[in-house]
Formats: sequence, structure tokens, C-alpha cells
Amino acid sequence: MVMEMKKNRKGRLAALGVAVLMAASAIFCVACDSRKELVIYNWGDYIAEDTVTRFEKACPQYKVVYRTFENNETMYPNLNNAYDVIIPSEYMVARLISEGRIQELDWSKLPNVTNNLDPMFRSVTYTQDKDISDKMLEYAIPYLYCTVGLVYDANRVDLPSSTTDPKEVWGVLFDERYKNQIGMYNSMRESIGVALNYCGYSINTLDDAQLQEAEKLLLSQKIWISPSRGVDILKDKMASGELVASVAWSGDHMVILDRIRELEKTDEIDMRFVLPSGSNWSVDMMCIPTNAKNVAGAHAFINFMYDPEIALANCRFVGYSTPNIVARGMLDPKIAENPAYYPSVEKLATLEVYFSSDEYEKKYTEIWEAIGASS
Ligand code: SPD
Repeated sequence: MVMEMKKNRKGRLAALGVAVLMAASAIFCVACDSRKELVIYNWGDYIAEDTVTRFEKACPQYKVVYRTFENNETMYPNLNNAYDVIIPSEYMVARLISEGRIQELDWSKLPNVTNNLDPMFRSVTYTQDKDISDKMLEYAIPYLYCTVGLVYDANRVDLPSSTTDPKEVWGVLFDERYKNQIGMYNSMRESIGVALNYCGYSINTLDDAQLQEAEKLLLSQKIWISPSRGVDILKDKMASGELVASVAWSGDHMVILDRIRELEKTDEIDMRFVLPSGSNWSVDMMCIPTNAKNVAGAHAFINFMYDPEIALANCRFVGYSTPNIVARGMLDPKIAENPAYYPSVEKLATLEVYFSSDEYEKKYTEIWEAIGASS
């Protein structure tokens, strides 16, 4: 018995010794890690799995802290945390510029961007305010872009394959035959935009009657169709066959196709993407908040992302369209020349970017909250 107690005490002492050593070495490691933190805030599922490691290897003076958000509106209230690089969509970038929340970039630190940015991005319209649109690239660098369309399983959804009529395309999402089998993004502008486009209105309307019609439609969809709501989760639900159709960013279509292949379901599911006329195209942009603590590291990261090899690996992994002209040239032409993923300047002119202002914010948020609050 005494022997037993002695043994236990010895064991406890040994365990304590190990714990003390471990704590001391942890403190020592933190103290000796002289790398400067670089805090990145990006959409979920939106970077290749090895990009951060590759960056830390290329720039060993930085240690990345990587955080994600679900949509532009959930990102915005968190900006008081000092992020170094944030990657919102263009309409949110326009708002952040007008509010003085992001800083001017030093292009002399971005030679890869200078050399590899697709020239189209130097002249596209990013927002309705021409002054802000013209100076967008002084504050933000395109990361990846996409269009908004419908993904659907052609084996289970009745939709003429040639149509791009918004009434027909989006009609799938309001069709009671597909009750419990459709997906809607948990994202304010995409949801209201789909409803407006379906009704035949601009996705940027401020007209109260039109907005009310869109609200009514989304409320009845919620009651009669019970859509699955989410962002990244919808890709799995589409690939597994749980859903037959969903609103989708074009990049998500590419990921869904990959997952269907992984699940060996290509014989069962014929997953297509259609871009309705008058829909949205959107570009997510890398910016440095005014309160960033590591401005040099932020420039290094943005520049790194424009290395053609890195940009290529990243866009292949996440499925979205790259604004890096050299990387795009290395893609399979079936993708790089598909107008649903890489619309020409002429095609872009038939689509809309989301506009932003306090009035948009107020009117669209009211609708979004009304839909969220309804039972
Ligand atoms: N996994 C989420 C990727 C988000 C892509 N950006 C969407 C643009 C919205 N305007």
C-alpha cells in the first residue's frame, strides 16, 4: 500500500515535471517567434489549402492568422478588429472607400499586380458612383470574380437548356414542385437580386413597389418552398443530390462538379449552370483597412497572390475566375473561354454589379430582416 502511494506520488511528480517543461517551452517558443502577424479576413472556402503555407515560406518574416466570414454584411460589423487584408465584394469596397475604412495602396509594392492584372479590370464599372468606380484600384485589387446563376440537375429539373430568361431560370426556385429541394444563399443582395431579376426589375432598384413585390415573393418562397439556406454548405447538398437546384456563384458550380466526380455520381447527376440575362457579376477585392497593423505584410500578401503560379493554383482550387491574365492563359480553354465564368466586356455590360449607398443599405436591409423574421 505504502509502496503504491510512493509510486503514485512519483508518477504525479513526473507528470508535473513534464507539464512544467511543456509550459516553459511553449512560452519560450512564443517569445522566440519573431515573425510579425498578418491577419487576413476572407470568405469561407475561398483559398487553396496550401496558399497560406506557401506565402509563409516565401515571406518567412510573417505569420498568418487567417479568419473567415460568410457574407459581406456579416463581415462589415467586425472591421473594428485590426485585420491587415480583407476581401469583400466590390459594392462593399465602394462603401468602405466612402467611409474612409480602407487605405490607399502603394502600387510600387505590387509589381505582380502591375504585370498580371487583366486590363479589363482597369476600366470596368465597379459601382454607380463614377468617382469611386474610377479610383477603385487605388484602394482594392481584384482577388477572384464570378457571376450569379442557377445550378440545377438537368436530370431532375425541368428547364429548357437554351433559356437565359430570368423568369424561366429563377422560376425553378419558386416552383412548388421543388419544395424542400432548392437552395438560397444566406446573402442579402443575392437573395433580393434573384427575386428582382425574376420579376423583371433591375437588381439595383430603389423603387418601393418593386422592392415590395420582391419581398412578397421571397416570403411566399420561404413558406411554400422551404429553401435550404446557407453559403458553403449548399455545395455539398447539391453534390450529394439532396437539392435539385440552387442560386450559385459560378465558382461554386465548378466546386460542385468536382465533388460530384469525387462522389462518383456523374452518371446520376447532370449539374449545369445557367446565367440569366440581367443577373449579377461580382468581384471580390483585396484591401487594407485603415486600422491595419501590418501594412507592409499586407502588400506582400497581395503581391504574392498575383504570382501567376499561385493565382492559377488558387483559382483551380476554389473554382472562381481569376483576374490574373497569365494564370487565365494557363487554364483549360473550356473554362477560360466559357462566358458564364469569364464573360467578355460586352457580356458584362448586360449584367449588373450591385450598387451601394446608405439608401440601398437601409431599404435592402429592411427587406432582408423582414424575410429573416417571418415564420
Ligand atoms: N465560398 C464563398 C465564396 C464567395 C465568393 N464571392 C461571392 C461574391 C458575392 N458578391
